[in-house]
This record gives sequence, structure tokens and C-alpha cells, in this order.
Amino acid sequence: MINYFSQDFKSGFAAVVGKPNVGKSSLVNHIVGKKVAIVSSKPQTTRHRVLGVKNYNKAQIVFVDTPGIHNPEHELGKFMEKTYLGEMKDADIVLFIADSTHDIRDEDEIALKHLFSGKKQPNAPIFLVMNKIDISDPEKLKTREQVFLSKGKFAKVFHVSALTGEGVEEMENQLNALLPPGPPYFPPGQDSDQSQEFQISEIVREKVLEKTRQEIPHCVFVHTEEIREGETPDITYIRAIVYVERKSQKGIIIGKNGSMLKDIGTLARQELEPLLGTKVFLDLWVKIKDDWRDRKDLLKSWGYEI
Ligand SMILES: Nc1nc2c(ncn2[C@@H]2O[C@H](COP(=O)(O)OP(=O)(O)OP(=O)(O)O)[C@@H](O)[C@H]2O)c(=O)[nH]1
Ligand SMILES: [Mg+2]
Repeated sequence: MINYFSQDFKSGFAAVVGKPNVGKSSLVNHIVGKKVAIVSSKPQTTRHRVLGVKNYNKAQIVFVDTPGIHNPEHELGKFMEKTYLGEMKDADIVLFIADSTHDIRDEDEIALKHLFSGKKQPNAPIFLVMNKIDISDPEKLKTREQVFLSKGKFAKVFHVSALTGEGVEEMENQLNALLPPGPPYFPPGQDSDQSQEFQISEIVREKVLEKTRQEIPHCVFVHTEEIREGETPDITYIRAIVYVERKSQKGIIIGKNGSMLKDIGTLARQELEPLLGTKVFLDLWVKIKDDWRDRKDLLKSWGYEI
């Protein structure tokens, strides 16, 4: 039970950073015990910072899930870069997540460069978190860990699996011990800071990522235009637009006789109904916005403040 009024309360922000697809969002979801960030097998799933709040007896840690670090090729990528660099700089603790199932890659090197040199280098202690230990070879893990450790000064190393939870509680205990004194940032019961509209859009985008391949995941943006509750008892009407960049992409998402869009809608509805506690009528549309990832004005209106 959290004791908010304790004199010796501790709190802090832990930025979760690393290259795409290493399991940052999965780890934050596991810790919070709820899906606060969407997850997929495709790189660059997370585009915004997502908060996951975890309360302990006399402490609160705000885990900040960030977009995977990569070389930005579009204005959207620049927004993502600005996001993770800012979060890294402001954090009390930085968790650098590495995928223990493969050798260090170029994008890890980019991330390490940001961590240990450059203008936005964090002042906070940096922890190396070797993730996916449930499927990694223990000997190779040791060698890989040494390579990461040779790249800069890490305060500690943790071995975890965001999927099974192995090693996560032990890591949380150690993070707790290091937190600075301070009051809680969020009230009881609040485990994230996302609007309902953003959550809905992200769930729909996750289902698009799940069902599609190759270039599609990167060129999709989902905007929830309308949420209408109470008009029909126990049914929430949601209109969401799936934006893509090309006509061919629109065709792929709609699928033969609309079958792909129908599947995406069904999967999204199955997740939205328990979240909203009502039945959901999901009105999904696919539209084309040429090169939206490079259009600053559009990105701004969609909440990507560059
Ligand atoms: N076996 C295993 N798979 C994992 C683990 N953690 C994450 N994954 C899988 O790895 C993939 C990527 O996970 P995400 O949590 O989306 O990774 P991310 O680092 O947030 O990726 P970006 O948002 O693209 O930067 C998904 O398919 C997850 O199911 C783990 O500990 N073990
Ligand atoms: Mg993510």
C-alpha cells in the first residue's frame, strides 16, 4: 500500500531508452502491470513518450517509455529523436535497454553515443538492462554484455525478461534504493498520462502493425476523430482514420473486399471494449496524406511538436 504522506517518500523519473525493438515498451507495460504502450515486432513502434507510473510502499517511479533511437530520415524521426534526447536529459535514472539475443548493432552504437557523449548526455546514472533473457544464449549474453560495458560507464547491469518478468522485480528493488527523496508526481490510481483519444488511436495502430508488413507500419498514422458515448445505450461510437502515404498502401490496408480492414477493426474492438467498458462501434476509414512524415504543419496538428 502506498504511503503518500510518509516523510521519507522517494520519487523519480526513469527514462527507458535504446534502439528500436529491444523491448522498452514491453518492459514498461510489465512493470506497470497494464498495457500503457503498444508493442509490436516491427521497429519504431513507439513514436511519443509514454508514461507508466508505478507505486511502491514509500516510493513512486515514473517510467518514461521513449521512441527507439535511430538515424532520423523524416521530420517524424526528428520529433522522435528530440523526444528521447529530452527524456534522457531530464531523467533521474536512465535505463538503457539492450537486446541480449543479438550482437551490438549500428543503432545501439548511435544510442550509446547519445548516452556517453554529445550535448544531451544525461547527468543521471545509466543502467544497462540486458532484455529478452528468456530466449538468449547465456554464454553469448555474457560476451555481449562485455561489449556494451566497454562503451561507457554504467552504474549497474540487470538481466531481465520483459516477457516472463524474470529479473524485473530485483531491478525495481535496486532502482528504489537509488531514488532521490521527493513527493509523488501522480495521484493514486493514475498509471499513465495519455488521453483516451491517443490510447484508441494507438490500439488501432498496433493492430495495423500486427497485420501488415514491410513499409506499411512506418507510413501509418491513426487519428481518432470522434468518440460518441451514450447516444445508443452501452455503445461507444468511434470514428478513426488510418492515414497512409500512397494509394497502393491504402489498397493493402483495405485488403480484398475490405477483409484486412475488417480484421484490424475486429482486433481493435476486442481490446477497446474492455478498456471503455462498453460495446464499441468502430468506424474505420483509410485516407491518403502524401508524405505526411515529412510535413511539419500536419505533424504539428497531429501532436508532434517539432
Ligand atoms: N522473448 C521476448 N520477447 C520480447 C521481450 N521483450 C520484448 N519482446 C518482443 O520484442 C518485440 C519488440 O518489443 P517492444 O516492446 O515493442 O520494443 P520497443 O523497444 O518498445 O520498440 P520501439 O517502440 O520500436 O522502439 C515484440 O515482439 C515483443 O513481444 C522479452 O523479454 N522476451
Ligand atoms: Mg516501444
